Amino acid sequence: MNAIRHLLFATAALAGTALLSCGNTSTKAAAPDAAEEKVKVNVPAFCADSAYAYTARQVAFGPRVPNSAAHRQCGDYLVAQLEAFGAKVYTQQADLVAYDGTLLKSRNIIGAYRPEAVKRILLCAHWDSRPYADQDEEKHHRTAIDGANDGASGVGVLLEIARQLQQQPTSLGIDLVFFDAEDYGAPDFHDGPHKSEYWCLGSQYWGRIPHTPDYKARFGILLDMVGGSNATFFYEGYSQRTANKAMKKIWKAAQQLGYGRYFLQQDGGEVTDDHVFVHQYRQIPCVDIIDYNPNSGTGFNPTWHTLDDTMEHIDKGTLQAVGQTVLHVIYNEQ
Ligand code: AHN
Ligand code: ZN
Repeated sequence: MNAIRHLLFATAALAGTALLSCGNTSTKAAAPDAAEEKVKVNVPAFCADSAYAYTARQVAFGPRVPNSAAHRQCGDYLVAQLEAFGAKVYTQQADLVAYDGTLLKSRNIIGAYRPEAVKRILLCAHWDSRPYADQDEEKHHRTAIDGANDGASGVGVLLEIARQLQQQPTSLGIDLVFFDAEDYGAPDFHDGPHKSEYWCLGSQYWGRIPHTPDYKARFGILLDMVGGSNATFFYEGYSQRTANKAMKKIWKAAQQLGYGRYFLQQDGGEVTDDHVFVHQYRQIPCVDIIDYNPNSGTGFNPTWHTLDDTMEHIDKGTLQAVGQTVLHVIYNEQ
C-alpha cells in the first residue's frame, strides 16, 4: 500500500466510514443438505485493516496505565468510538486498590447493541496496559509497555465488530465490555504476595456491580492477546472446565473457516484472566481466547510483558482469524 492510500485508509477507519481495503462481501453458511435444516445466516466480512487501525490508534496515545493522561485520553476515545458506532454506552468509574495500595482511577466501558433484548452475548477485552516490562531485561522492569497485543488488540477487534454490528444487527443482544485495570498485577520484582486477585480489578468490580442490574448473558468471549504473529489459541483450562460448550462452538467455527492453524484443538494452560471473574461473580460461562505458547518459557507470546509488545509485532492474519470466527459465532446464535 503506498503512503497516500495508507493515509486515506487510516482516515476512513478512524472516521468509522466505509474502508477502501475491505469490501462488503459476506460469507454465507454452507447450503444445507436435505438432511440438515440449518438456517442460512449472512455473516459480515471482518476487516482486519480496520481492526489494525483501531489497535494502532490506542497504542498512539502511549501506554494506557491507569492514572496517566494517555489512559484518560484513550478511555475518552473508546467511549466516542462506541457512540459513533451506534452502541448504547455505559461507563463505570471506580477507584480500585492495586497490590501496592495505589488507588487506580479506573473506568470500565460498555457498549450495548439491542439493549432491550433478553438473550445476550458478552464480548470482552481489557483496555489498560501494563506499567511494567517485568519479563524484559531488568533495567526495563519499571517501564510501561505499549501493550499493542496485550490490551489494544482485543479492543481493536471488538471495535471492528462494533462497526459491523451497526451495519447489520444480530438476532441476540451483544454487549462489548472493555475492562480496565486488568494488567496491574504484582510485578515479578515485588517482594510481597502475588495474589491472583491483584489482576483483573476492573472485571472484579463489574462482576460485583454490573452495568445493568442482575446482568446475564448466554455466554461470554474474552479476547486477550489476539494480534500477535504466530499466535496459537489452545483450549484454556478454566474455560475448558466452565464454558466447554461455547468453547467447542468457537473452535469448530474456526476450523470450518480455515483457521485451524491458529485455533488448535489441544489443551493449553490455565490462566487467571477476566473470564474467571465474569464466571465467578455472574455465573456467565466465558471463553478466553488467549495466545498460548507452550515453548516460550512464560507460556505466552515472546513479546509478553516486554518492550517488544509493539505494533511491529501485530499480524493482521491473526486479527482476521479471531475477528471472523467471533463474527461467525455471534451471527449464528438464535
Ligand atoms: C497472569 O499472569 C496471572 N495472568 C495473565 C493474564 C494476563 C496478563 N493477560 C494479559 N496480561
Ligand atoms: Zn498483560
